[in-house]
Amino acid sequence: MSALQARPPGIEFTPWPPELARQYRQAGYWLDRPLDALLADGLAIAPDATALICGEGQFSYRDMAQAVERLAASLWTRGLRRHDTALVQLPNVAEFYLVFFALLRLGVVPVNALFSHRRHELLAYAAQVRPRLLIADRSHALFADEAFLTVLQQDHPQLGQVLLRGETTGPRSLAQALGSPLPPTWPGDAGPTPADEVAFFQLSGGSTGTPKLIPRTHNDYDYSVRRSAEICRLSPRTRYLCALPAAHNFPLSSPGALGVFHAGGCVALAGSPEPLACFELIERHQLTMTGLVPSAVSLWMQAVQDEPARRHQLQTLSLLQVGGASFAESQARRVTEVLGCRLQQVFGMAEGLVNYTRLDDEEARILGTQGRPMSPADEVQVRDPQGLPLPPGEVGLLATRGPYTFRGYYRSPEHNQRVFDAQGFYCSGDLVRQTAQGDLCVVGRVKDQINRGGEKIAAEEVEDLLLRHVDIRQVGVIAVPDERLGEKSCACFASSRSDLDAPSLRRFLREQGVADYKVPDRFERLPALPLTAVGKIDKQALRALIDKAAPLSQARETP
Ligand code: AMP
Ligand code: DBH
Repeated sequence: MSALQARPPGIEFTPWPPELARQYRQAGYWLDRPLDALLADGLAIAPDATALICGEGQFSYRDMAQAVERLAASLWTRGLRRHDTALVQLPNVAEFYLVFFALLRLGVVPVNALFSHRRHELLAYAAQVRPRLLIADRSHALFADEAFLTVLQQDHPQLGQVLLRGETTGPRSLAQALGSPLPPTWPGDAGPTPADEVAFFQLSGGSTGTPKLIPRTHNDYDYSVRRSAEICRLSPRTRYLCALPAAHNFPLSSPGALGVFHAGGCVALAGSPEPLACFELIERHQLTMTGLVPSAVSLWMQAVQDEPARRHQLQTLSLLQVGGASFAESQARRVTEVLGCRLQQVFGMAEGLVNYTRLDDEEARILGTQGRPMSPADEVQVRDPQGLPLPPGEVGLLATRGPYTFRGYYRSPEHNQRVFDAQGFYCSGDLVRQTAQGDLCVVGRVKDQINRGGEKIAAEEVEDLLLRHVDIRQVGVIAVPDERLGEKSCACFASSRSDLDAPSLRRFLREQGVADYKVPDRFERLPALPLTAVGKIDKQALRALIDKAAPLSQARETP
């Protein structure tokens, strides 16, 4: 990469109005420090304490800082500079955080794809950010050989640098880049990072055809993490289990691993929320806190009920956060009795706003609501379909703005027009009710999305993929109730071919390289799909139709 090559001036994003930005600074929400200061906070508190546990590996804060600097220096030597972008896909491993902090240190802006993402999602992210750097894992099917790498590099001539976890030697080895001594050319610092710039892209669950990216600035994300850590009373004694995908907003920032690093505590990684493995980790490492989606909580409670002797493994667990999808009050009520820990409900979104029940709230609020906004500066309105505010107690659409809620999706002017109002409020598409005490209860949503146990699926994205099939005339993807996951997805389609069946459509989607969780759990062939007056597929009518059809048609499980 030559010094003469033009570099973008900065990652574009929609800024907060200057007057609000001034207020956020004055109130001490925005500290104008880079996001990797969160790791420096922990390093200052407890340099030799264990910060990170992954399998048999452990890192003290000092070890982490050293590995981060080595990786940053290695990337610097390879020509990576501020405002370059990176595509990162790593599972729940220590390297996820080391890479994240090294990129922040350089001012290189990553998209952290989920490990469940495949070709379709990675290509969509790459097309949007045009990365100069890819960091991926040989254990992922896409990177087991050279085929996909070759495609990516052909489509993206700017993608000059690739680092792979699982590659033991050579210039593409991530392990070598993390372990190599600092090169003499490394200036020791990549220069100041303006904190009102984009730090990284968060992923939106989405409701449109292409996955959308959320620019998060250093200032706004840093504040959301510090405030979350304060609400959850994190301290150097906090020992947090990260069992959800590490890149997800919840285990990353609410207060998540970043909050724990800020407080000088310890993060232990699990490959998944599978109960028995998590219980072992909790027992072995004396973990005190974790965050789960409701379907995982059910599995944990079932595991204890099946084998009550296991409960002693959870002795140190004092706080369980639950969020990402609707948590039934009947389930919430059983948490403390079965798992022996305190419950906190969390209603958040990668776009910003995060609500928490507070640790000392009375029981009825913790069990029956999804909490209240974390910041005094969060503005929340519950509105009718015309956009007018509703009185407390009424169900309406959630609109919000504040010091850590974004102002626009990356390069999506049309979609931004739809989901932001003239005052900069973001309309999340959630249907909520606000109690007289200010707590929010999530009662549904209007956005065209399926919440499959906390994994969000944009109906339109799957519909677009199915419409590529020559034999599909019409398709509508809807949510159907599921006991275990809350919701599953059902694709209703019309086709002239009577033999078009679920296995062949699943195969068709998988061949297009879409993440597994987006492949519909159920397919229903209909003679024709119901339409609205303007000729769009009438999803409400479709839901009613499928509801009625449910006893007759066999629900098919994903293999
Ligand atoms: P995402 O846009 O992928 O970050 O997903 C955020 C969405 O997840 C929210 O807008 C809600 O629809 C849903 N969500 C998150 N937490 C909860 C919760 N505690 N209860 C119900 N829905 C939730
Ligand atoms: O579902 C979410 O996106 C979510 C849930 C809880 C989230 O982003 C968060 C907390 O920060």
